[in-house]
Amino acid sequence: MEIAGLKAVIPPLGIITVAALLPSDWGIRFCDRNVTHETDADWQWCDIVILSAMLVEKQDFQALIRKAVQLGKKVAVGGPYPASVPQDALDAGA
Ligand code: B12
Repeated sequence: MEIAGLKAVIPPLGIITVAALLPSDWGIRFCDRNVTHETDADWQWCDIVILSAMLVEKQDFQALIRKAVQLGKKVAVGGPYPASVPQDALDAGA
């Protein structure tokens, strides 16, 4: 990836698909954390935080759930990690 000047191999298709299924009048700010991080303004702006993760993203995923809960946001999760080990996400407050 370094040689090709890329930060990720392909777009995160799971969460993009979920975003496309949301009501069309919802405002969406999309963030691929392989490429860039969301801002404090993004956190303030949102009502609900929707996360998708694989097991390898465990630490980041749980930290994001905890941050969202701390800020009083609702959290919805999906993808391979919470689908295979839902308890971790529930324990973190999703
Ligand atoms: C393409 C792919 C890759 C690509 C791209 C990965 C990427 N970053 O996007 C490459 C080759 C790079 C890759 C690498 C790896 N992969 Co991979 N990969 C896949 C594969 C074949 C398809 C994923 C995909 O894009 N599907 C298409 C999208 C549309 O579907 P989806 O992601 O499943 O999302 C749907 C649902 O999960 C759900 N959903 C997803 N998110 C959310 C969120 C919410 C809120 C809700 C409600 C629903 C929801 O809705 C979506 C639409 O139906 C899957 C196996 C599979 N068939 O699913 C493995 C898979 C995801 N990979 C896996 C693994 C282990 C890895 C690696 C860690 C391997 C390694 N040791 O290096 C690395 C991680 C690299 C990284 N940091 O990203 C595992 C994850 C296991 C787990 N439980 O976490 C899987 C499941 C394969 C397996 N059975 O072991 N992978």
